[in-house]
Amino acid sequence: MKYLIPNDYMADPSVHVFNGKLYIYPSHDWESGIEENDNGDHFNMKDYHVFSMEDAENGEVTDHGVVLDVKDIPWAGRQLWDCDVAHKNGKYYMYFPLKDKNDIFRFGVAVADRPEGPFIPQPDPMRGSYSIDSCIYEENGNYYMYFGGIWGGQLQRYKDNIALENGATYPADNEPAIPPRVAKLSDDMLQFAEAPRPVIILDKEGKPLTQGDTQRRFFEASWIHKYNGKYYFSYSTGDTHLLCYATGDNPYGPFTYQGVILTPVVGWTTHHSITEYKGKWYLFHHDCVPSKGKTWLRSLKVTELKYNPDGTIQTINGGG
Ligand code: FUB
Repeated sequence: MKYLIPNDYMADPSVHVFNGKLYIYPSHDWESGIEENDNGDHFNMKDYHVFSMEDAENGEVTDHGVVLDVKDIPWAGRQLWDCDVAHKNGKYYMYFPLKDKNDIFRFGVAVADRPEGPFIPQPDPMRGSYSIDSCIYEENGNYYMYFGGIWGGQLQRYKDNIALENGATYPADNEPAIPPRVAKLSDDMLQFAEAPRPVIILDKEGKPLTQGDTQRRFFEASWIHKYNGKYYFSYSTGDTHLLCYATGDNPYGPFTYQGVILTPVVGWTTHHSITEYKGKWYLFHHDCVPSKGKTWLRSLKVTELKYNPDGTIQTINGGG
């Protein structure tokens, strides 16, 4: 399979159809020289590009250049991680995680008149925002933001949307896993309209997945799509390197674990989006084959995603 952007390193693709084209909003990896650690300091990204495609299969991609730079964000510390973009009333809203000057991840919003940007950042982060990896889902004029990531994504530092005084708490292995979060966005798209709620992922017996269930529990990289009337919440299991999914009847969940979408790729992280385009479904994701396994230098790919007649997703081999 061809890489979508062979001359640069891009990761964490969020992909949407705007004006009949596919728009890709990735993280922009580069060699910053920062040593690899469990906090993810080596993912030291400093800007975003936007890409578009009119055909998901011929590999032709247009680079719209740099659309937002960390130096233009007033509250910036470091590390622009996985963003997502939503369209409302002729404006495009980018939701990006970034560490503030105290090294705490918050979400910022940047606004554009066109899907290819440029995106102009708001002066302050979203009130009450924390952690990483935004995914925006729209239905009936309501916009929902899913987010969260443990370890370097700092989700373990929060309980009931409040920062923990002792810094971080992980549940015991037999306790419910730390859940991703979801919140409806305000009418002006710039804030949460409600307190973020936990997204509960259950096993087939109706019990929440536990923190020790590392092959199935949530780690980071939320995405949601709807297929045949069901909501599919998908995510990475992080240290076990799987992309998994769970299904539900409501954007708020709960979701029931169903299986693996993508087996491990080359590289530590795995991250994706799932989009329907011209009657087919596609999985956009990344791996580290072109950088020969350097986990902070990732490259984008797309592959068709297929459903079985019962609505389950056919597992794709990540090749790692
Ligand atoms: O790109 C930095 C981080 O790596 C993302 O936010 C995670 O989902 C992982 O892909």
